[in-house]
Amino acid sequence: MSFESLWASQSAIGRDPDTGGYRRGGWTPTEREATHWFTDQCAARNLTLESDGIGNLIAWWNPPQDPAFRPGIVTGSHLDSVIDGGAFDGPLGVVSALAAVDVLRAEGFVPSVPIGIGAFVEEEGSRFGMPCLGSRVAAGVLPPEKALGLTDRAGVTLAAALEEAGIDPAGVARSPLLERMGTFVELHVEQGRGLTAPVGVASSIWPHGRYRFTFRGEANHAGTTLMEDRHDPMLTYAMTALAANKQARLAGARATFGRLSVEPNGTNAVPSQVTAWLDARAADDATLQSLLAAITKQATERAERDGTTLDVVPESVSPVVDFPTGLRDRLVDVLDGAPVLPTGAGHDAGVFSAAGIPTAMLFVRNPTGISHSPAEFAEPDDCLAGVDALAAVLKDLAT
Ligand code: HGY
Ligand code: MN
Ligand code: MN
Repeated sequence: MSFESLWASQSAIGRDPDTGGYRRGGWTPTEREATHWFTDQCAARNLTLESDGIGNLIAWWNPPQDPAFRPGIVTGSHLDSVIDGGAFDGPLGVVSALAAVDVLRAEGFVPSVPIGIGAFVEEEGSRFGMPCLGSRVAAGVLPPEKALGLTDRAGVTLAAALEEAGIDPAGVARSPLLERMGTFVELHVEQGRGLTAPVGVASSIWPHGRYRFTFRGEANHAGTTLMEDRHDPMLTYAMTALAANKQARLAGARATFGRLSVEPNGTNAVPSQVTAWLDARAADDATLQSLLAAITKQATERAERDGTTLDVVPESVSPVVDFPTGLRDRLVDVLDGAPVLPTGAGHDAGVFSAAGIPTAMLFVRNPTGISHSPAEFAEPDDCLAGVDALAAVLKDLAT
């Protein structure tokens, strides 16, 4: 099956007809439909499907002469999306993996070690708030009981969501799934404007974290309460958002408040509470820490002036990931000198690398650099170049 037809066979799943964006939250019906598309494609290729208790999947191409099913080379990515996300973030890595296996088989290649295609659940954390939820549980860095207790915005626990998806929550333990992951290579659409060639190789993933800022004030009447008598948490939040933007610019870092919850969220009442989630990232751990400290300091000072209170809770923090240089350089050689670049986006590859699994990433050019948006795009020729690059890398690693 050609890349184009493979791509087309999944690209309508979870796509919002109005915005063109994708809504494939972890274990929701649309994400399950995408997962079933994946398992059908694996079955059509006689790949041996393995799943762990949370729904991560690896489908194996076991070489005929290898009854021991030794550790192999896994490639893949995720099928879930951010809310109203783009078409390529995640699915490009999974579709390219299937297409790369097709290319290798078409030329008669037989791997000397198994090749696995992986799809890891809830990488975006868009439903349960924990990025790389599936790969963190698989790698044993997120305790199953903590994962199962996570709730989505409707208050549904992960345990309940799994049951609804037909997965027994009792199975969510550190899975043997990764025991055969000898090496992991993730192909992903580039999510910035740093890649000017069709394909690049990742050097590192920036440290990044998600922090919940809760501003508490005093609910009051919007019309009768004098401005000087208010304790308005929205004001403290607003100043914090401006401070975050300024501090990030000064530090050459990134700070985003993209999600907000206002209580009681009335038009004619000063709010009692504003909860805001900060996504902060920087080129190194020290800069990330100092960025957080600077933002928190200014927010706290403003809260004192407004007579409001603030507490800041880190929900997830991922230290810098430097991919092993030997494997990185091997991919650069296989690809005749592909450019090497860091990324400010988190990936399952970062979790596996941090867990000690030799890991590398391939990036496919994104002409506008826009991502986590319906406007996310990659040229068909660059996608095909990505498939060829991945096939060449798999062939090299599995020989
Ligand atoms: O948010 C990220 O960095 C990634 O897209 N999950
Ligand atoms: Mn993403
Ligand atoms: Mn992604």
